[in-house]
Amino acid sequence: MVSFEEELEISSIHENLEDVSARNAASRRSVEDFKVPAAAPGMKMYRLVVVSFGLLCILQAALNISLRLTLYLEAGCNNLTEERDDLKRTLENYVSQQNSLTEERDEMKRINLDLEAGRNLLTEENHGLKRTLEEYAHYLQQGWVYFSGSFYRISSTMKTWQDSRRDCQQRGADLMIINSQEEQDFSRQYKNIIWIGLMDRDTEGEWTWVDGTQLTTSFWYSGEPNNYLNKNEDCVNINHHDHQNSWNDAPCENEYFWICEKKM
Ligand code: 2F8
Ligand code: CA
Repeated sequence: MVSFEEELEISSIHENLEDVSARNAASRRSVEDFKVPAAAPGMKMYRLVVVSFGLLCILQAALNISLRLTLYLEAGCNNLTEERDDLKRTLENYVSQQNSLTEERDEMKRINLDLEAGRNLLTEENHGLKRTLEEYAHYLQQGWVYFSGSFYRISSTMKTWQDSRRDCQQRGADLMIINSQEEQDFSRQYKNIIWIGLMDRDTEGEWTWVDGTQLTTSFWYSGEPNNYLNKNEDCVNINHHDHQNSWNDAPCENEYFWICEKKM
C-alpha cells in the first residue's frame, strides 16, 4: 500500500522529469538556431581565389625582399672585398717598408760598427802619437838631434867601443848604424873620431851592424879596413871627416867619442 505522502513525492518527481525534458528540447532548438548554414559552391570558389591571391602576394613580397637582400648583401660583399684588397695592399706596403727599414737599420749597424772600429783605430793611433810626441820631447830635452826618422847623440866623453855601446843601450838606443849616403853625410859634421855600431869581432872580415845585419853599403876611407899591423882592428869609427868615405877600423879597446842612434 502506498501512503498519501509517498504518492505526493512520486507526483513531484514526475513533474520534475517533465520540466527537465522540456528544458532539453528548448536548448536543442537554440543550438540549431546558431549553426552556420553550409556555403554555396560559388562562394567556395570565391574564397579559394581570394586565399590563393593572398598567398601569391605574400610569395611576391618574400621574393622581393630576398632579391633586395641578395643585392644588398652582394654590394656589401663587393665593398668588403675591395676593402680587404685595400688592406692587403696597405699591409704589403707596410711589410715592404718594414723590410726596407730593416735593411737600412742593418746597413746603419754595419756603418756604426765600421765607424766604431775606425774610432778605436784613431784612438789607438792618437795614443801612439801622444807617446811618440812625449818620446820626441824627452829626447829633444836631453840634447838629442833629430834627423830623418832618428835621434842622434854625440858623447862628451871617450870610452871603448863596448862601453860606448853600453851607454847608448842605457839610453834606450844603440851605436849609430849608417845605411844611406844622407846618414853618412850627417855623421861627418862631428869633427872628433867617433865610434859607430859596426864590427867584425865575431868573424874576421865579416862586418856586422849592432842590429845583426850584414854590411852592404860601406864608406871606408881609402885603404881601409886594413886590420893595421894585425892589431885586432875589429871596431869601426869615423876618422876622416873631410872625406866622403870616412870610416876606419881600429882596436875596440881604444877610447873615442861615440854617437848613439834612437830610431823612431
Ligand atoms: O894609416 C892608416 C892607419 O892609421 C892608424 O894607424 C897608424 C890607424 N890606427 C888607429 O886609428 C888606432 C889605423 O887603423 C889606420 O889603418
Ligand atoms: Ca884601420
